[in-house]
Formats: sequence, C-alpha cells, structure tokens
Amino acid sequence: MNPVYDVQRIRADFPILQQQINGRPLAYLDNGASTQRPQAVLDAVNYYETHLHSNVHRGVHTLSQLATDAFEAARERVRRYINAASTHEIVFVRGTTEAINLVAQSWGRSTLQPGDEIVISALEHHANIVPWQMACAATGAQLRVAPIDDDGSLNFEQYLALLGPRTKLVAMTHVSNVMGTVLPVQQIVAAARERGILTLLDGAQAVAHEPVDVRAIDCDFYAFSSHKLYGPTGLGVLYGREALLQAMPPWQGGGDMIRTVSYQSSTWNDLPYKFEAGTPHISGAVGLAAAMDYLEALGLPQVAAHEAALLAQATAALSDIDGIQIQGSAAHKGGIVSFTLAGVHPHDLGTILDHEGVAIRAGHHCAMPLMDLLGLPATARASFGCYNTAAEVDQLVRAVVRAREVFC
Ligand code: 7TS
Repeated sequence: MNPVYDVQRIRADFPILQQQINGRPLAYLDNGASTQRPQAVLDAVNYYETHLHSNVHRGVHTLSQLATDAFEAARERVRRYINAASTHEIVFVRGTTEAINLVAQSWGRSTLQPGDEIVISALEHHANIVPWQMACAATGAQLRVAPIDDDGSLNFEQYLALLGPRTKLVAMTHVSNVMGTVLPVQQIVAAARERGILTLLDGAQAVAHEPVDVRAIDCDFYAFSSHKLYGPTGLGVLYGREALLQAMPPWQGGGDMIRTVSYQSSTWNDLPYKFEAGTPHISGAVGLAAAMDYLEALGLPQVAAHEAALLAQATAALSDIDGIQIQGSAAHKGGIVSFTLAGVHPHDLGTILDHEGVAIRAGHHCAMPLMDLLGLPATARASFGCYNTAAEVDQLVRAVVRAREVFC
C-alpha cells in the first residue's frame, strides 16, 4: 500500500465511519451505491445553511447574492474538476439518472428519426438503458447493444461493427457498477467521432476514483452524481459540449430557464440556466464543491492506487474460498468486486455480512439485462472508496468464510 497515503487520517475525517454496526466495527464497502461525506463537506453545507442561504439568481438583497455566488462558485469548481472549457457546459441536475434523461428527452426527441440507432454496451445501468428506450419509442429509433467478452471487457471489434450510417449516439458507462470494468473511453469516443457520431459517458462510478478530463476524453456529454463523489444526495452534473447544449431545446419549463414569458410564447435563458428550471439544490452544489476540494487534496491518482490495492487483495483472498465465483476479471478494473457463493443466495450472504458489520450490496445492481447475460439473479458486490482499509477487506473475507460455514 502507498506509504504516503494515510488511510487512518482519512478515516478520521468521516464521522459516520466511527460507529459500530451490530456490535462490530463498520466496514462500509457499498461505495458504488453511495459514498459517505467527510467533515469538510458537512461543514461547508452547514456554513451555507447557517450563513448564506437564500434563493439564487433573483434577489437584490445580500443573502441572495451570497447564495448565488456560492452556487456559481460551485459550478466553476465542477468545471475545473472535469476540465470542461466553460461553466456554460456544467448543468446541475438531480443525479446521473436525470442527466441522461435530459439528453434523451431534449436531444433525443428533437433529433432522432425512425431507423436511427443508439449504441450502448451490455454493461449499462438501467439509467443508461431506459431513457434511450423511451426516446426510441417516441421517435422510431433503435437501441443496439455492443457485447462484452467473458471477462467483462467491451468487445471492441463488435462495437466498431455496430457503428454505421444510422448510428447517432454512443452512450456508454465509463466504469461498470457490476463488473468493475473500466471501459477504454478515449478509444470508444475516437471511433465514434471519426464517424460523426455523438458520445455520452455515464461517469457515475468513475469520477470519484480516477482523474476525469472531459476534453482529453473528447466526449460530447458526461454524467455523474454528487453522492457517489463524497457529496450530498439529490445533485448531479451533466457536462455537455457548449454548441450542442446551445442547439438543444429545454426539457423542463418554469422559473430561471426563461428570458421572457407571455401567454403566447416564451424565450429561453442562456446556458446553462436553460436546462435548470426551478430552484436548484444550492446547498448540494456547495457540498459537492467541498467534496471535490477534499478529493483533489487527497490526490485522485493516490486514491486510485489505494483502491486498486484493495481490489487486488479482495480478489486474491475471495478467489481462495471454495465456491466463490468472481464476476468480472478485465485487465483494467475499478475498485468493484462482484461475486457469488455456490449454494448461497446473495441476499442471504449480504445479511450474514451485515451481522458482521460488513456493508455490501446484494441484488441485480439496476443492471437486469447484464444479470440475464451472466445467467444470475443477483450478485454480492463490495465496492471500495478512499477510506477503506486492508483490515476491512480481511473483515469481508472472514465474514464470507463464516457465511459459507453456516450455509454449506
Ligand atoms: N449509472 C451507473 C453506472 C450507476 O452505478 C448508477 C447508480 C447510476 C447510473 C444512477 O445513479 P443515480 O445517482 O442517478 O441513482 N448505481 C448504483 C449502484 O450500483 N448501487 O446503487 C446505485
């Protein structure tokens, strides 16, 4: 493990990790579902709520200006975090799910024609499947699915073979929430771009685990959630290339997104406000900015190396247990390990682990088509964050061994 990476000091920043669950020290290994918040995020939100809160973009009074300044400073923080060219390209939404729905409803419905095609991968979360199905149903476009190999990596040749004259968009996950695969996003985007095809990446499982540079990746859209990046729930970000967002119609109407309104018609506000109807999650944006400060101070490459070490440790130790099968062994994986134990339903496994203080996710992980492909109803999944330790991986492995003794 990286000697300069002081995980005990990092853990001390997270009040929620200090407690016992079911009489055991908590091993929180469900970071793929949601991460915990450091004190710096809680403090930033608390300071906002106790000193700055008002509505944004409308009042002439001091608090309204302070709240607007805090909200717009958060937007600039997000821009810098993903290296977008302009804050006009940073749209605050409720989460990854809403970001993808925005593109599907706005760009999709206004652009897609019968027979057009959208290419996704076999690894997608429902959030990157269902919005496209809805857009396809409304427009007559079709969904195409790029297959994966047995190890959970994208079959790149078959992906290329799917790109044709009718392909209008490639929408893929950056990191699989089930198999942990890190997709070769730069190559995926380059291949689409050469053919004049737009790209959307679902970065929900990526942004808190490796540096993300949307200009280096060169994608057209990038979506992620604050709550998987040590920030508050109820907030997410859609990055979109400015010229594209400019050309897209709004998808929700109301306050803030308009310039003028009469009973006959309305005109739209500038970017990014055109896509932010209604009062936004102001304190959430402030918290997300603090989370980005926190993560960058730790160093994203250092966090990535730490999580890679935990993944290697968990993979080796779980593989040694009779009856364990790990789903996903791609060469490039994030800190996510999905597994099954022969003869034990993943939900039962999750319950036993919970009794041992180990929090994991068990289920279909909102990826039912992928589960069908794997021929499994569910898996157990441990997913790592910046504060997890080698001792917690040991605790997980001991609890799995105990479960095997109980059930097998
Ligand atoms: N995309 C991916 C790849 C995800 O992992 C998730 C959430 C989403 C989209 C949706 O994010 P939301 O914040 O809009 O809900 N994934 C999980 C998970 O793996 N377990 O719980 C939520």
